[in-house]
Amino acid sequence: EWKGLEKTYAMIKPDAVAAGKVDDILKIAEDAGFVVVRRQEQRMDAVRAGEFYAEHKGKPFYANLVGFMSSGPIVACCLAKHNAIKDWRALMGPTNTFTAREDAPKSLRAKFGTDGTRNATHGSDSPASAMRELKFFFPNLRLDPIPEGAAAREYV
Ligand code: DGI
Repeated sequence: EWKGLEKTYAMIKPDAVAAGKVDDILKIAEDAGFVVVRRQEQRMDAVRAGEFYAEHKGKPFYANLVGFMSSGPIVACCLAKHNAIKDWRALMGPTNTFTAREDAPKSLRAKFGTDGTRNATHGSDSPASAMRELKFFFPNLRLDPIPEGAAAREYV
């Protein structure tokens, strides 16, 4: 059932891809009710990773972040669900892997993250960032929500 679903941008980061955890993570997502609308392995060079994380330019962790995100393939995903944006953030857990292990031990970042920078997954934090990020990775994806009564698959 695809109707009325919100879309979010989710990403499996290079640490989790290199560790072979993509299928495990997407299985957990599907078990939690997400539809995997798109799933595509991509590589980001440092310029593109820097553009994706432009809001953090100038912060002390920025260079490490860009280096990490361009260190190997990522898996770019569009996930759909009611309240997809908030629910995916909740499933991921806190940004820092060690905090996630303390406060949300069942979360994806607790299970699959490595440290403060290498935290296994990304998820858009608002409807505006979901639009921007989905467009950034999937320029041909329809961004409007899947309306009730529509031929749902035309909207993905
Ligand atoms: O949306 P999030 O990924 O949860 O967090 P964010 O947008 O604030 O930060 C983007 C990424 O940058 C985050 O996934 C990991 C990294 N990062 C954020 N804050 C720190 C950080 N890395 C280090 N080493 N230290 C930080 O304080």
